[in-house]
Amino acid sequence: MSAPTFPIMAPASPLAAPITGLMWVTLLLGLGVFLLVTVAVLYFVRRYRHRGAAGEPPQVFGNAPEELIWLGAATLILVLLFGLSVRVAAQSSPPTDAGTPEITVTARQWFWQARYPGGAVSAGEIHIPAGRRLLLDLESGDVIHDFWPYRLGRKIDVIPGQHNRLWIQADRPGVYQGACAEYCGTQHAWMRFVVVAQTPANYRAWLARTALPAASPAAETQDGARLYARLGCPVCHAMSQASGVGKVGPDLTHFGSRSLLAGGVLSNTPQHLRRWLINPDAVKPGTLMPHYPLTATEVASLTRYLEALK
Ligand code: HEC
Ligand SMILES: [Cu+2]
Repeated sequence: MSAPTFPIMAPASPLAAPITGLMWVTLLLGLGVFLLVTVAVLYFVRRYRHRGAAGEPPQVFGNAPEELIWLGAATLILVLLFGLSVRVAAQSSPPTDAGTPEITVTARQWFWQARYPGGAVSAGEIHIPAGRRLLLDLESGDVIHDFWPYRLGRKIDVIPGQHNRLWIQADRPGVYQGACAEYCGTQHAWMRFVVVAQTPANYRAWLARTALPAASPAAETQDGARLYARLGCPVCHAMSQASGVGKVGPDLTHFGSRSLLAGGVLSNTPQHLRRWLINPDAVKPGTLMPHYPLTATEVASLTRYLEALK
């Protein structure tokens, strides 16, 4: 995946392009005013510099035509930006009657989770079909967060007790970065996600696959499965093949098939998972996942078990 250096400058959606356009207009207008003022200051400094004459220079108070020009120009710029902002907001925000949301996105300290029609659940990754506008329902499990898929749409606050709605759309299949855009605690910066835009056929296949429970543990992952239950992991983690409906942590039903770990702080590899299980707090200080004193063998069995949950 090659992500652009400044994702907000590379919109990949008709919902994000107007925002980037407005950013450029605002930037260029500001730059124009800045250059004008700078040139004028330099000119006047030179033109009216002290030339050795004694006494005060003539004092000028008030000039109605000039003041009207300054006021008029500034007002014009503000009105123009206001008008453009209203238009852009209308282009990238769903109207109140936009229909029923297809995907529910939940924000928690510090990861994102998504629920799809048919029962599929994913964490850290949000799958969408490319080329189509999709309505998301956003809810928070704890504090105020802000959902921001930089290249695919606008951002919106995710507020406890409230359901906000957002359109998202990717022109082409691909993997797009996103993040939480509202300070929500110590690990706010590691509350990232990726949007995986797939062709409609691939998306449907993914939905169907992900709605199924993962295969039951094979012989070599039985230890891990038992350990998982004994250590009380289901208290916080939902997983279709183990008891428990925990909501505090990410759903682990298809943990082995996702790309990110714990809000993107690590990529999902067996080595990284071992690091996470040995001491989550060392990887992500302040995380709500407790630190278990596990032996190396226990870490290895849990890792084998979890990574096999494709
Ligand atoms: C007190 C609740 C709690 C318990 C108990 C708990 N976890 Fe977690 N776990 C979390 C939270 C919260 C996160 C997300 C942390 C973050 O991203 O900041 C997490 C993240 C994870 C992740 C990364 C998942 C992902 O998709 O990013 C794995 C794997 C995991 N836990 C495994 C375990 C295992 C195995 C156990 C049992 C030994 C366990 N957890 C017990 C709360 C818990
Ligand atoms: Cu957040």
